Amino acid sequence: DLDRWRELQLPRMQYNQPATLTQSRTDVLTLTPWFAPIVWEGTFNRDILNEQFKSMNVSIGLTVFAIKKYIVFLQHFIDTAEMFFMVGHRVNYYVFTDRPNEVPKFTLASGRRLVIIEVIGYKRWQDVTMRRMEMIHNASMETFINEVDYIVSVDMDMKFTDLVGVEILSERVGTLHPGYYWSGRQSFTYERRSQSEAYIPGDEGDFYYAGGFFGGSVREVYQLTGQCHNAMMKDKNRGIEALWHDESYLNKYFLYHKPTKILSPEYLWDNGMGSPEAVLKKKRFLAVGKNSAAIRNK
Ligand code: 2GW
Ligand code: MN
Repeated sequence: DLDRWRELQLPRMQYNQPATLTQSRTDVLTLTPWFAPIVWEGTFNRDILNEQFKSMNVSIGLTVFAIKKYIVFLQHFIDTAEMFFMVGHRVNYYVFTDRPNEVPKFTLASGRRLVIIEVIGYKRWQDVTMRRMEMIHNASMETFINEVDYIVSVDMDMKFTDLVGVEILSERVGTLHPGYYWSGRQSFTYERRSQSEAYIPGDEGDFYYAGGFFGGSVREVYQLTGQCHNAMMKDKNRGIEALWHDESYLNKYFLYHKPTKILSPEYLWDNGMGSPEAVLKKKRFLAVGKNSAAIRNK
């Protein structure tokens, strides 16, 4: 991996010079105190990034879960990913499902393939969402490590509505939750019971990260999902489950393993959230309305 970056050479390109004395965005934070970029429209040049990642022949795995009734979201999810996700790069879709026979046939652009990974559908919906950590962890060393450089893990009740490309790739990637990015840490819905492995005290916390979009190198995703799964199992044995399930454990992990890149809510938006949208130049990945009664079986 490092060798591929070392050998990288860009072609001659024409573009606007970065201005040393001018911020590309002055209305939002674009760099964390630990020097991780926060990715907002206007902060990056997609052409430069595409050349860089193209010349290292990067390949990206996109993991999604289609368990039980959520299989209905798969068609539109993949169709929109074909239009907007990592266009021009090598992509493997990893579809985890308990209904392999109900996966539609897709015609994918060249360099892209869909891999079905059959898994069990847990009874409780909380287990369906939380067990994603264990399943991604296992698939990381069984499959992903031999096939892709990076893993991107997302919710499936979603659609792509604008470009999501190599600007999101980094060693360890978290996404600002659309409901909390302007809030103080005291308002974050972290797990606040000290008995839980996901516990975050009131005077700690950087951001509230979304459970529905994280990623990184295969090795890092293996670590992240393994640690989150272990924390969930410890809690389960003590009869406690964190407030927002996998999202709570992910937030705890990111507090002490800080992301090397953070995605703005452009990358996980929900029109039903009612958050301030002035800073939002693009909506790239949108929650689709779930008809709670029909889809969910809580
Ligand atoms: C989940 C909740 C209630 C009923 C069903 C399900 C369900 C989820 C399911 O029956 N089948 C299934 O495949 N899923 C997968 O889990 C699917 O990929 C879905 O996108 C993902 C998370 O569930 P979702 O999208 O219904 O939950 P949200 O949108 O409320 O998600 C946030 O909170 C979750 C924890 O409660 C997760 O952290 C999630 O990542 C967050 O976005
Ligand atoms: Mn969701």
